Amino acid sequence: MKKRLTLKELTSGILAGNRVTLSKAITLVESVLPEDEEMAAALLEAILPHTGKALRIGITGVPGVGKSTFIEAFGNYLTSNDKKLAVLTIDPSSQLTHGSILGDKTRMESLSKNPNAYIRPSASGSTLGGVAHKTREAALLCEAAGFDIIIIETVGTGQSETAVKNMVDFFLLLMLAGAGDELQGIKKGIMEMADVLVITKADGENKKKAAMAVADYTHALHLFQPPASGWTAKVMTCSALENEGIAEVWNAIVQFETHTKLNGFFLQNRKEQNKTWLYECFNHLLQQEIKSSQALGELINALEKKVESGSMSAYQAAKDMLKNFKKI
Ligand SMILES: Nc1nc2c(ncn2[C@@H]2O[C@H](COP(=O)(O)OP(=O)(O)OP(=O)(O)O)[C@@H](O)[C@H]2O)c(=O)[nH]1
Ligand SMILES: [Mg+2]
Repeated sequence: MKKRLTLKELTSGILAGNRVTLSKAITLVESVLPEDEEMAAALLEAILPHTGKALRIGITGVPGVGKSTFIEAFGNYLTSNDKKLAVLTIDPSSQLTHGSILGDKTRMESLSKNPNAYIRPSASGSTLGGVAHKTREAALLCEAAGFDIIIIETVGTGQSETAVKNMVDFFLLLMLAGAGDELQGIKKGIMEMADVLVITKADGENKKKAAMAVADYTHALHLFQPPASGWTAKVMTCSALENEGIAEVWNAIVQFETHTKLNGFFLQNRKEQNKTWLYECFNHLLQQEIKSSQALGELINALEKKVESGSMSAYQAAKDMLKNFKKI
């Protein structure tokens, strides 16, 4: 049997930037075993003072938009500019397909061999909230291990974007030219979250269409409410295959960082996100407490049935649940 690392070994390994230890630590925080959760909590507490210095970037877009190819080009660009990069992916569909993670590994082939980059697909948790919760913690571990850019990638399905938006400083939306919003499955809400919108695959025959899409999306973005960051979202084009527009995207991110650090939004946003994290954790603990109480479980089942059949209102049942919860 493999030897389990102690808390001290995990902490010092992470702080020394040891990738094997980092991977083990992420596996630990992703674990749902109660004894692992204790250790994970202690580990996070220990590394927390060493976090916060990285820039956290969220990247999303529908399947096939070119996320992996973009991250590969962008990641290699960053590392050639002396950055250390960690890429974490949240893929809500990976549970069903099991294929996309394997696919990604091959698509990000050069980045995965890059000594200054670390790629980690997220464990497919049973709930999206669960996955997101662990991704935030995995990101902190990467920060403590010395990575100065953290990319959190997710597929454009809606729910996971909100989760990612809540844990990053900057949100990048990749889109295809001329595919039509319906086709891309992108909801207005996701476009509203984006700090920069990048039209991908702007090469060959696609170039013209991409330029037109820039005008269309710039116009569409003007119709939205100005965001709290005080930053006007930019629309740009790029070709990851031809390595074009990559530096420009990075420059826009740097501009965003400067802008929001100057106007105070950057720090305020992180404070809000930490608060969100607190309630996510509290919720998680509450759920665990409820699940571990057999008596409460039985009562909840009975109340669920009454609400399902319409013989009791949801509000009354919830009040009953709370009353009984207070007794445990
Ligand atoms: N012409 C062109 N094709 C590209 C470019 N970027 C990606 N592609 C192609 O688009 C296809 C999908 O790219 P991926 O990077 O795998 O897209 P993805 O968004 O990661 O897809 P999923 O992981 O399935 O969600 C691949 O066949 C790529 O070769 C680009 O800049 N130009
Ligand atoms: Mg991909």
